[in-house]
Amino acid sequence: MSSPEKAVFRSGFAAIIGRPNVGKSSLMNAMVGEKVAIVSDRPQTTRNRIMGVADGGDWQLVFLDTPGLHKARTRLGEYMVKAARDALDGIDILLVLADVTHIGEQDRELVAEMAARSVTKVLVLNKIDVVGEERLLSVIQSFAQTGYDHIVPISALTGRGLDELQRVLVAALPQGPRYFPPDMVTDQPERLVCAEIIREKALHRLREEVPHGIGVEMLAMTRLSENLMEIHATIYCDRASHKGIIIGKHGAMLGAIGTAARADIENLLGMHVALKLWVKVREDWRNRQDDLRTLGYE
Ligand SMILES: Nc1nc2c(ncn2[C@@H]2O[C@H](COP(=O)(O)OP(=O)(O)O)[C@@H](O)[C@H]2O)c(=O)[nH]1
Ligand SMILES: [Mg+2]
Repeated sequence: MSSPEKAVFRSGFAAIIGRPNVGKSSLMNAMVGEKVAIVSDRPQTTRNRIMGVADGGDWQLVFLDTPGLHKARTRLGEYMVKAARDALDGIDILLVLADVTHIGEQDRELVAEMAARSVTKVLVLNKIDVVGEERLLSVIQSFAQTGYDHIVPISALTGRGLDELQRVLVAALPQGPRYFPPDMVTDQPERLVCAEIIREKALHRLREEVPHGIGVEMLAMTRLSENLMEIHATIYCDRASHKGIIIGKHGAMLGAIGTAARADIENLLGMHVALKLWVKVREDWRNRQDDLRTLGYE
């Protein structure tokens, strides 16, 4: 008589790297099934390594979303690129993400640089919803000799290809423990997620160079009652001329940012939120160690 086989649990860490704006955070959110990392069409939206956990019952995939790799021009930029590089330590799977609509020299250099790594390497081609079959095939063809274990075309936006990607990733997982509780989706503390939501709403509404200089500091989260949280936060900008833009005519811009952020934060916390926002100028904060620390980049 054979005894029932004991189920084997599989788990591992998968880092997502790539140029800014290729869809790394969108991919992680889609794989995790919740919005863990903020997304925008501004480059360098993601500033920290952010963890997202997907749990399939007998497997667990821990994704590490990273800031886009770019030529850093500020200390914040250096911190971001370092955070992305550090995420590669001790991983089981490396996802190199590229945008099929904009494959450039930097993508090919990154793919080549990572080829030497002795982990499972998956080249993920994102945004296939905006290119034709022919273009996609020629891009895949151009990467055929790179020595990666898999090339998987997807759309993080429409979800196409994500089942196949998950299948490939789960099959590559080694036997291992459930690192995190099955219902845990991220390691980001709640106050940091709230600060990021405010920054996302600001990024969506502000144009030109303003978004790059934005930082959000949570001053207080106070539970006023069973059903009501009061949040005070400051939006920093690094130029005096940006302050007025962020506040807007008669406070219209700040009001719009606050209204949008409040809706998302209420969803996240499951209660009513009173959100108070201030705007302050801190010249050149992206190059100042103490300011970087205050805003959680250290
Ligand atoms: N059309 C299309 N847009 C996408 C897709 N994935 C992400 N995007 C958009 O690309 C932009 C950058 O996405 P984001 O996830 O912030 O990229 P990241 O900087 O690599 O983390 C956002 O405007 C996304 O909505 C996709 O599959 N198709
Ligand atoms: Mg991102």
